[in-house]
Amino acid sequence: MTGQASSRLEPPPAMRTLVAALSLFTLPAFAQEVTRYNPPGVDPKDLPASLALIQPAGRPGEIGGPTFTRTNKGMTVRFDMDVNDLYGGGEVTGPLRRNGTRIELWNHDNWRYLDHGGKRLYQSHPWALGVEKDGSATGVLFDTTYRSFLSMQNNSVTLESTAPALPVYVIRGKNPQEVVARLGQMTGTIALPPRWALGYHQCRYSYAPEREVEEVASEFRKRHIPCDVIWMDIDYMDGYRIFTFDPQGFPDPAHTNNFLHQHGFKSIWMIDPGVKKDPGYSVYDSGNQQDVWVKTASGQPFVGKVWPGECQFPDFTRPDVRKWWAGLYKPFAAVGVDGVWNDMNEPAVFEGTDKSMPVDNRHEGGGELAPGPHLQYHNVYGMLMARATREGLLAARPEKRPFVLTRANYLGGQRYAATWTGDNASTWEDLKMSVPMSLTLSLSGQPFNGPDLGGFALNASPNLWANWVGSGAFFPFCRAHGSKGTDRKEPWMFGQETETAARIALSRRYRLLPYLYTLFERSSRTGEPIMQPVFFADPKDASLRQEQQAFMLGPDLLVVPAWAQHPRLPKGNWKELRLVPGDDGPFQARLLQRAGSIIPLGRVVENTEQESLLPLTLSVVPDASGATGEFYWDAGDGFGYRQGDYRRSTFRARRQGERWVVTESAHEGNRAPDWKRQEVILNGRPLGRQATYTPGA
Ligand code: NBV
Repeated sequence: MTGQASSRLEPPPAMRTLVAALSLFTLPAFAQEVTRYNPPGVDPKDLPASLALIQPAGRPGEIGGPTFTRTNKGMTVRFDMDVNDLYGGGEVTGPLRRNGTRIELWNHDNWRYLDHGGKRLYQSHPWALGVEKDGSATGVLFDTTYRSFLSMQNNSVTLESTAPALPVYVIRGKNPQEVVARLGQMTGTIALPPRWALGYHQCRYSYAPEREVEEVASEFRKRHIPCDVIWMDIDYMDGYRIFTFDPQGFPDPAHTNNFLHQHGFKSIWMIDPGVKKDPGYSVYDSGNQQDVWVKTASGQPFVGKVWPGECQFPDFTRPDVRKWWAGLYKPFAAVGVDGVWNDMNEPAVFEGTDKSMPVDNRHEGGGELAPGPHLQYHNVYGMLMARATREGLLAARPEKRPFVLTRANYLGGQRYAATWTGDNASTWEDLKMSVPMSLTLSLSGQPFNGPDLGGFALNASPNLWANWVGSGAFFPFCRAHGSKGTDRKEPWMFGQETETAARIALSRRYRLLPYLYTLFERSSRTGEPIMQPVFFADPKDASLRQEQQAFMLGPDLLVVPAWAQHPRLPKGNWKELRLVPGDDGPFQARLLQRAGSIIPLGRVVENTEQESLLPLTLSVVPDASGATGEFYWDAGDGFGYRQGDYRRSTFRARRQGERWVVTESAHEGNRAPDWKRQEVILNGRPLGRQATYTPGA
């Protein structure tokens, strides 16, 4: 395993998947359980380049595959499968178990999920995961970007697509974990994020002017509520012109960023795709010079209204346009911007056809991508934008890991950006729905996701917000947000009880940072989801298959929200994990640790750049044969880990007579232990004299 992460470069450009021509023996080992089915009568060379896959996969399959039918709209593909429970489909409302559902894959700005009955959201994942009675699993990947409907019935998965033709990949595994990891290997895993991105994020539409940003940041420190990032929404811009700053509100953005940095915060600033049609505005002018725009069917730059008024839209299918876009981040990053938030990139167009641009608009493509209509490229517009953004940040600051958040995305888009689930609302329904939504994204290749904690639209009651932070603190992406026109939603705005609940919940997240970072790093190598459904704990136990209140954080920790009613929990021994005083109080999720595991913990810090491992605490819950656990740590940013500057430790606990011996039994990487002190808690109690603890050599 050593060095695997270090040899991973940025994902290669999309490549043609000419798998039929490849022999089984030239494929990587994991591909042997993947079968590719081509539509009959179509030469695979004539199929569009895959934007989901990063490498060819699968042996060609002839029998037992899906049924391909040409229709007057395109092609319908149906795959009959003998499975009990179906999951996946990316960003969806509704239940975790997807049997009997039909969604549209056509990225759509869907405020409060009110359009189309919530069955068409901001992202498209033509992917389904079926789990059999015995826990074995089958994944079905429909490799097309075209507008489609995805239905999951009891014994079949169907894609009704406008694509003229598409190939299908079927992945079989002995359990769902294996199939989801394989999806990650085929479509790409997340890049290891900077550690600060795992902290708590505070956002509002909008913190402006800069004084407000500073006030909010200072309040966190004054009240000792952990927080790593403050977000700047569209109102920081000069008339909503992207890559500009409002001269009144943010006269000196470098100063704002400095202020945040000095107080231990990072800053994330929004960039939308629409460029204001405004001669004299440098981004518009340089875009014109290179003619970077998406065109109408008659060949003119398409013009549509968004926040700034009339806008033109970069054609991100073109490699030269992605390069132009990436270049815009250099001066932007130079004022100390730490991360970028790409919004409205479905793309959303006010008064536009179906809230976007006409399907006969033209994209030029280039490289692997053929020219094509918007119908073909709509669903990857946001993903290609996020890709160019990531490339821009990386080029501007090659020594830092980029952080990009995108609203629109497509299967495989986890390679470029994290995501959130768009404009939810401060209601109980939205709070409860956030768990299956994040789980479904996690089962669809996108592990780095979360909802707007506390709810975006409407006002939140103190009780709702406290319940939300009590469980939302354990989502992979943990950012509170609130819309313009709603009451303020910072943790202290709801009164003492909610503020205390937030301090406790977020302190628990920060104590878990070593475990969380270990899970992110593992996910970046293996594709393993970070947030997992409870049935992952025991895929053979059919009674867990619909549990969507409780969830797992990695394989060793169960999170049971305080608001969960009669959750179905896995059998076996799970031990209450207490992390900070008061964490058994109101609104706090119950945390249960799996017997046989060791979870690495840090101390409570107010931001992730403070020394977390003071001490490193190993929470050991042994089963009959002891316990094991993994812990990954590195510099937290930069790419030194690719040259071996990391330490991946395996800890083991074994009983020797009356004593427990806990050792770092193995490690990978060249980094010396970052922890100067260590302690062990066994079944929730500090290990006293009955134990020996041997730190790593
Ligand atoms: O940029 C403003 C908002 C943003 O706060 C939100 O998170 C996005 O999902 N944005 C949508 C534009 C329209 C909001 C009604």
